[in-house]
Amino acid sequence: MKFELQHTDSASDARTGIITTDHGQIKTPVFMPVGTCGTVKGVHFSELRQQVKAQIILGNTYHLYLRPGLDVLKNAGGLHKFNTWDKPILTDSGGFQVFSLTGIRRLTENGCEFRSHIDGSKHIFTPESVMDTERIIGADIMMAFDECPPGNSDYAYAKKSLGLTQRWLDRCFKRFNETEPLYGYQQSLFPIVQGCTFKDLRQEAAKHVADKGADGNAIGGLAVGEPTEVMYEMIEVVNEILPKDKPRYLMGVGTPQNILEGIERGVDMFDCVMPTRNGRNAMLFTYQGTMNMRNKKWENDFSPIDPDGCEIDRIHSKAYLHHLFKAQELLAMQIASIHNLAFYLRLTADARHHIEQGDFVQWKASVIDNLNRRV
Ligand code: PRF
Repeated sequence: MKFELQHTDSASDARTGIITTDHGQIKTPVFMPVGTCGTVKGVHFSELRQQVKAQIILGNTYHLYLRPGLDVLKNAGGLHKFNTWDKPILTDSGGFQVFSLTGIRRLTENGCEFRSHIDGSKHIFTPESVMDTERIIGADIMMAFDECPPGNSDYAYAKKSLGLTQRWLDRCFKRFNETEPLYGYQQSLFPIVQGCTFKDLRQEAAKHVADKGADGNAIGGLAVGEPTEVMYEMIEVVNEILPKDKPRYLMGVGTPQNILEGIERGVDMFDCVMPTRNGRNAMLFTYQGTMNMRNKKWENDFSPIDPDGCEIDRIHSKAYLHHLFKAQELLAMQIASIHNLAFYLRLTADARHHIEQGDFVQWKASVIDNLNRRV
């Protein structure tokens, strides 16, 4: 994997770049749609390509390991072959999902014991087993196995947890370096900076991560209940230390505003379930603000969903989408998910454009207040 910086903003830490993988290029800053179980919920791959213009999607080690399972993925020849998405894929390591989805879990030095949220069966993830699993899934970018503590953790817990994440990271790299990709294309391992809301722990974590010399680096443990301003401060602390010539990925973030603030602070990659999850719940993101499509005020509004949006936004009216949500039609969720993902991809493409044009900060200031509004 290669990362070429294209433009660096003179008025902020924003930058544009190109990541080159064996499955194609990714222009950054980029938003990556979440495809937890090997599918972006409600959005077919043809729509991801043509409407959303996704450049890379996520998969999830925890979910894919449980279902369809490693035998099927191996027999299919990896996730790209299995689901037919031939552009880049990134897999999250499962750490975060184990902690957020499974009530019953036991954390030890060796790894994490948990029960499946599907059938209650018992499993163990270790840094080594997660690397092996991500090799089998075959994503272009594999995430390290980490612990993501809650945003309100105290210093003692945060320090102890960071120690564990760092020892796990060393084991991830050891296993990664001892093993080969299974399907003939390269895979990169991205380490994750943890350290909760504590500046000194974040600095220590960022140094440990930077020392790995990885193809890219991630910031985890944010947007997990801490105040937004604290999240922005932690991004600044960490990005001061992470190498400038490698892509930086802010995991699980966030709202359109969070993404612009992240870009301004030098983040290149984002993912979040918000566009699809909120879309399924009738909430649309637009440059004018958020819209609740169940609201009666759209009943007779025959204007396009978003005149500046993707083709589907221009074909269908607000009244039609309102009707589909009222009638609990599946297409309602599909259209809303496509719209929101296309909007997130447009937002990051517009950010790239303005970074290149040299007016990113002014452009951001001109759009950010409206993004917060309710239409
Ligand atoms: N670690 C991992 N995945 C994640 C996170 C993390 O800290 C987050 C936190 N926002 C989202 N997804 N492995």
